[in-house]
Amino acid sequence: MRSISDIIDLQRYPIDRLDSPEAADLIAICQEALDDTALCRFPGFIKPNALEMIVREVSSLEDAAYPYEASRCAYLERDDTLPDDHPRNLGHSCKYRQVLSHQISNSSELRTVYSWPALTEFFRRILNVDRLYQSVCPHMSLTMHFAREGDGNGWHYDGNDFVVSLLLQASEQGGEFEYAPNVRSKTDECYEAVSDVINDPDQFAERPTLEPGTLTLFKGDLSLHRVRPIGSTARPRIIAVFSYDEQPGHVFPQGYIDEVRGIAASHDPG
Ligand SMILES: O=C(O)CCC(=O)C(=O)O
Ligand SMILES: [Fe+2]
Repeated sequence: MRSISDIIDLQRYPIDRLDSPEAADLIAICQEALDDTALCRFPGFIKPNALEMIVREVSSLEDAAYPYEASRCAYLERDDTLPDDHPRNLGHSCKYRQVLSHQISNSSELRTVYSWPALTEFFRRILNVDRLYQSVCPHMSLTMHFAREGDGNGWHYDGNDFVVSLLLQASEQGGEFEYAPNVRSKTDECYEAVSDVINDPDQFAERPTLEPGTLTLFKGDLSLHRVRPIGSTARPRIIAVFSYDEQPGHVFPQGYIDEVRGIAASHDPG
């Protein structure tokens, strides 16, 4: 197994020296980006050679991934007092294949990155929380989404406060991450603005550049987002998702896992 400095660009991202002035500067920049745009990007986080190796390694898992397909509303719950065509209740197509944590080898370099304690501590400092732990969920702590032509992940808010993702491979057409930063607030759903985003994303949503190897910290609870439908492509879009929690021993609810595994219906968008 390679060392972490062979995998992550620690020259650019001084996560191995979090008490250094360079790390303090980086953390301050990240906090500002998160406040302003709900998103913080680390381009070139994974070194090119390591990225190539990770993609080769994880590609073999696609066949064993759990297919997920549903039409979901963007919210944790519908509101049946509103009409079906209200932005609250509109269905959005979600279709991809998901690899769960227990399917990813302990010796995988992807897991080496996720498990690195300094990375968790880096996010803890950015998020300015007292404690932060890697999830220990055998299913959902570390997952990957594979998406091929016709797949996508429709408009939604996340149920958790933040998520870390790592784009491993882009599709040739489509598959862009698209979002409306802080389109709602904790006290106002701002349905009119949400409707604008859904009806005219070219005008009302943003598509940040995400190259393979880019790590992203995203607060998706107030920012409507989606993965645009994948177009014609020989290779799948592959993204890894890292989960954390402020409490130790975090596992995802069984109902959520059952739905991902195709055993039950309807879960909170995550
Ligand atoms: O694949 C992505 O870029 C984001 C996926 C997403 O929004 C989610 O899984 O909640
Ligand atoms: Fe999401």
